[in-house]
Amino acid sequence: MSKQFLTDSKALPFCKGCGHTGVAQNTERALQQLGYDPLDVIFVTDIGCHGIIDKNLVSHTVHGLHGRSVAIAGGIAAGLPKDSNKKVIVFIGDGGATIGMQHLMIAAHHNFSMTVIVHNNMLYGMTGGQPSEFTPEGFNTPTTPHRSSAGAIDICKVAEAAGAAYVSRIFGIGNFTAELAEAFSQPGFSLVEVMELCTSYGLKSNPGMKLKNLIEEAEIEFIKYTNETKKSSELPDYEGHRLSLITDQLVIPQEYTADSTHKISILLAGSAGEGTQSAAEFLARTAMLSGLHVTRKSHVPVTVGVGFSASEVIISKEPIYYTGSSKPDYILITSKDGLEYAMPRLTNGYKSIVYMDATLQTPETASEIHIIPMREKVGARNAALLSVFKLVTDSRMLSMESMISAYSQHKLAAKLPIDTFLDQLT
Ligand SMILES: Cc1ncc(C[n+]2csc(CCOP(=O)(O)OP(=O)(O)O)c2C)c(N)n1
Ligand code: SF4
Ligand SMILES: [Mg+2]
Repeated sequence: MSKQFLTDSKALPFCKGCGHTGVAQNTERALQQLGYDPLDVIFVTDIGCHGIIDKNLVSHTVHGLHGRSVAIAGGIAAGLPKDSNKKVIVFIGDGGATIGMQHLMIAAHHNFSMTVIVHNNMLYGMTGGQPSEFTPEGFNTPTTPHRSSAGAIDICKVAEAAGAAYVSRIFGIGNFTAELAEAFSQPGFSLVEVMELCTSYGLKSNPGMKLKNLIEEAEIEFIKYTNETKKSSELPDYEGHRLSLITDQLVIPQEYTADSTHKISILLAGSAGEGTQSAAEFLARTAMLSGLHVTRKSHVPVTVGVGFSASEVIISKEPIYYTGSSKPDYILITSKDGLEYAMPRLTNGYKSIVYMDATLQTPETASEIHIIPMREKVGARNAALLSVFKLVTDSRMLSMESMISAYSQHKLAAKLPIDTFLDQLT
């Protein structure tokens, strides 16, 4: 049989007798039997001796970090169309499966369409033969020559419990093409644990040992498990998922004109749950209705429901290339949290124009302070909105018409007549 998935020009790179050779050869035959084209197969290999097969493969190959190949393959599988004829195969060692066991469980849980071949030679071959969590009792390694092992983790049971569609453990010497072909043809997530030997470190540490005998003595069973529900109906559907939390750029057609020509930056600083963000959006929409460029950059603590809530709005006739300002032209402060947040800008020597709620203590500042009883007049939840009404009216940076129009689209408009705010402006 001529090779299709492995190149003819290079010998396999493994030591004489290494079990990885058998996995590569049986994989070649299984894929040929199933009629795959080499360019329809994506191999994701892990760090370790088994992973140096890359240069022999004629299919697509991706080489992952140690233990992370399954996560990479999961991303590839999730990105393929549901009716794709592509086959994703992971080559990983017992060391990589130990290090990346969580990725394996998650891939099985989500039933990503792929086959993971765990090359279980019971030690970390590439780094000198240290034991992995798959090293069974009675199997010595160079660093554990008289090993009293805790026993091996049963990766098949782990994958089964996590929800894999198909799991098998097979003997990795001789012809196991049919077993691999069966796994490759499963829909959803399949895992095959191939029991094999590192002839360099495994045999040296266990002279005369036969793989079959070790497996019997360690009571490792060859098993096959199929989850019919997962196979038939539960392939994940990622269509319609949002790929980003960033919202689309807001487009608002111009209806009004604005007199202001220069760039104006405004910092709104208040408390979570008191309408600071929606007041900032209201200001941004008013400016956009007037055909201006606007940016809005929000700041909240990690605990979004408590503490400060701040937003920096920049309004300009020209495009804006930087969204923040350490020296705002205006600062609108409606709560104690907001005052604390704004303090570095109030004490940096810059002369901002500040609208501050009457309940707050005036700080030492070079800025021009205007005290307004916003919370008392319209309530804590509407104080930020009133500060915007006040700013736009006093500064005349935008027209009253554009503000009235923006308010008609505001979520508060149905509950709170605009006069609630306009009455406070005189
Ligand atoms: C996160 C991380 N830890 C450790 C290593 C070092 N390292 C490279 S190969 C290897 C052992 C690989 O063993 P296994 O996955 O069983 O593959 P094998 O060599 O036996 O085929 C280790 C520990 C690494 N590259 N990255
Ligand atoms: S060191 Fe062991 S695992 Fe690595 S290629 Fe040689 S026999 Fe195989
Ligand atoms: Mg190994």
